[in-house]
Amino acid sequence: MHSLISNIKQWGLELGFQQIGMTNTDLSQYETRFLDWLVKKFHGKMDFMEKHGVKRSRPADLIPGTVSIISARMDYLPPDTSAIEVLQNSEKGYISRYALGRDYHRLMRKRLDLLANKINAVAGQIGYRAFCDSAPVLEKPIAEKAGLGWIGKHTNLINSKAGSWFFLGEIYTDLPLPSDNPVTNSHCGSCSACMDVCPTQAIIGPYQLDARRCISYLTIELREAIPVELRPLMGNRIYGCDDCQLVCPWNKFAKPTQEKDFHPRHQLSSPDLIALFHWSEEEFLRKTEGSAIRRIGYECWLRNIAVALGNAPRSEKIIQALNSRLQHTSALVREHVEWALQRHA
Ligand code: B12
Ligand code: SF4
Ligand code: SF4
Repeated sequence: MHSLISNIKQWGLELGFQQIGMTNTDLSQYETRFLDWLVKKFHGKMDFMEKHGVKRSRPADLIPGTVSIISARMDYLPPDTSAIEVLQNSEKGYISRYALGRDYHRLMRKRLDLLANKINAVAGQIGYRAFCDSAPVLEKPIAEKAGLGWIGKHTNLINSKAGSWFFLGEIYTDLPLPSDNPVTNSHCGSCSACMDVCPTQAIIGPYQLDARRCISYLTIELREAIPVELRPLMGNRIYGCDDCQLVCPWNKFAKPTQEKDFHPRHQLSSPDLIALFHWSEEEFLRKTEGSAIRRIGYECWLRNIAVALGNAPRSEKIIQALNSRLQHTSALVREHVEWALQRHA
């Protein structure tokens, strides 16, 4: 067993993960907080968060026979993305650094499958399922229990040697594995930088996120009109938001990813807002092929850019661009364009 464990960790590194940990399926200490979050309706319109009830916090209810979980971390921050410069330039649109390259879901799951195949080859036919943001799984609590880091006040997992710019994935298995030491203490201390910087005050208390106010939710998960009172606070963030991580002192330990698939494509790390607003639907589909951005669809893409154009300082070029979309077939797009034009009136 001892050599199997060290092999699993070594294979993980060879497959491009930066850390692998293991834990059992007892997530009871997190279940109450998760249910409380749902009761407070902090999940907003993300129905998938409540759909499966406690299957999310009870792994063996989701996949019968599961006794252990392998948790994996893969860093995604591309080198030199000039995040702050883009955020400060209102002619540019800011896209979350995790979404600049290829969609992570498939890449992560493929690698996790390869890891499980290697385990199969030596441990016999194990039962397993690999996930990355693809099933009702409490990924951050699992990673915290498996020793990968602690859940910070901004609610992302932080590793003391690598910051928080990483994805998480898991293998649920019926193979009994010993648990790694969990991270039991938060190392946030008296810091509250993420809570202070959040443009929409979505972190309503330490370790508590009201997703309905989070720009990531508003630009990616919400499929309808963005609440009017939050629009001016969104600045030029058109897909996701990174502010709470950009300001986190632990991210000075983050290293750029070696994964070429996570490197920016189509100059999306510093795109011109007006140019993006002029993309046709065909162009949107072509340029976001294989990217997570495509999931929000063309309508929400235009909605988000219209808000950013409404937040930019007035210019003739911006007014012309907005006017060119005033007759758009989508009522959602038209309403956000009208709002943006009103801001400049
Ligand atoms: C729903 C979701 C969202 C929602 C809600 C976020 C959230 N915090 O829940 C929205 C759309 C806003 C979102 C945004 C983002 N997400 Co997201 N998201 C998820 C998803 C699908 C589920 C998360 C979940 O279970 N939420 C439920 C609530 C209850 O969890 P929670 O807020 O973390 O609360 C826990 C703790 O904070 C704690 N707690 C609560 N109260 C208290 C009080 C005290 C005193 C203490 C000590 C603890 C405590 O208990 C809760 C239960 O464990 C996961 C994938 C997955 N299946 O896990 C990805 C995931 C969490 N997201 C991820 C990412 C990358 C992001 C973004 C950075 C993307 C971006 N740049 O725009 C942002 C970050 C925003 C933020 N500050 O969290 C990564 C995080 C990786 C990491 N390093 O942690 C994940 C794990 C996806 C992945 N596979 O990599 N996301
Ligand atoms: S991602 Fe942005 S909006 Fe969401 S909590 Fe972090 S800083 Fe706030
Ligand atoms: S910014 Fe400060 S409080 Fe927020 S997660 Fe990082 S260390 Fe914790």
